[in-house]
Amino acid sequence: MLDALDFLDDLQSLGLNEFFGVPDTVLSDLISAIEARAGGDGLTLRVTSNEGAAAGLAMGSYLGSGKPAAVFLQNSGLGNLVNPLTSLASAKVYGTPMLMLIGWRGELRDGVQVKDEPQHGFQGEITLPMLDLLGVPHQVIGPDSSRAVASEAASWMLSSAKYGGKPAALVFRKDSFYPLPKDSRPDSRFPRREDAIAEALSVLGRDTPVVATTGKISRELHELLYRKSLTTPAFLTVGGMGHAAMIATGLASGMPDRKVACFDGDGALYMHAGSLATSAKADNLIHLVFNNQVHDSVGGQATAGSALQLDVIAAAFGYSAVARVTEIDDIAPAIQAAMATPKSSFIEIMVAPGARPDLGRPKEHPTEAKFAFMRAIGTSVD
Ligand SMILES: Cc1ncc(C[n+]2csc(CCOP(=O)(O)OP(=O)(O)O)c2C)c(N)n1
Repeated sequence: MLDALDFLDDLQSLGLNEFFGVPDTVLSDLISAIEARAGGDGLTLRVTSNEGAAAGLAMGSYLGSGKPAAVFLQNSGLGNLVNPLTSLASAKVYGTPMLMLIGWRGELRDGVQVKDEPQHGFQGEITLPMLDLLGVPHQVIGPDSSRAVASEAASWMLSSAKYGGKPAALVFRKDSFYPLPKDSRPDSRFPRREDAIAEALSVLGRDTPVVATTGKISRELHELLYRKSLTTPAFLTVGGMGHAAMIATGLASGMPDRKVACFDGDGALYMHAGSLATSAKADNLIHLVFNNQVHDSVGGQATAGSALQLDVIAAAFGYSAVARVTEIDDIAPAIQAAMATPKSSFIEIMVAPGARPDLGRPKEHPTEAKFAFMRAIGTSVD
């Protein structure tokens, strides 16, 4: 296992001082170490809206400095990186060196997949073959890797990137890093997200289907529905972070006589924020964003736009009705107003970072959950 601060020392001594990416649980201690040093020590950290954006930053940084930058991501984000990698950074186009630091969910050990959530299964299986296909040299680091082995691998991959004129990668297994002591969460005057979700559910009732975003928002929603025996039809966007709003918008266009709600996160909203121009046109969509200003589900790192006011952004994208609430008691009136309006509406609900440590996970397989959702909203399958 690696001490994240020591390993960061080693990366910095190789000349890596610019770190761009989207946070991940496997890498959360390394990202905390980078966060702790950012600003001082000549080290830059930019949490980007999506992983492709991080590759763009790394390309620009190389153009300006002649030095490779580091791009960190969960393997789920590889898809977002493929386009800039294949059409720009590849040795066959601009040939831009960068070192990718990838958290490997759904990892394989001796060819057998380690137990993880269903959304990580396929991506976990194809992560190394995908890197092979992309022509990205890579080395795997795990709990049994010593500091010397990991630093040697970093040095080797960085050399491959520089001399091959292309991205190279280190792929990290779960528990590659010793846990760093966690800062206690800052006090927040905003409601707990779980309470805000419960409040929203009680107003939406049984007839408004909900599409919920990736991570703890879906987990809290699922648990609340189960605990309270509620029958609100809920579709959990367990993967494809950033696409819940488009799924909800598609659903809304498929059932124009009903309101459809999306429970989104701020990190997810930034990931594909351009979609707001499309979702704003859905007259029967109620887009709720539980804004805790952080990526709570993967360690609580600030989101790309943590200080931004999302209701203002939504209005600029064309939502007809927008609201921002900071108190639990203001949630119900805001949703009631959205239910009554014949046009698209967007509600930013400010919530505190953090979740219950004993928060459960859905037990059903996603395919089973999909059919249950379709049955609940009355869709017949051809
Ligand atoms: C494409 C992609 N990149 C990264 C991740 C890892 N990931 C899962 S949930 C999450 C954070 C979501 O943050 P936000 O939408 O703000 O919701 P919160 O967790 O704060 O409730 C991240 C980065 C992912 N699942 N998919």
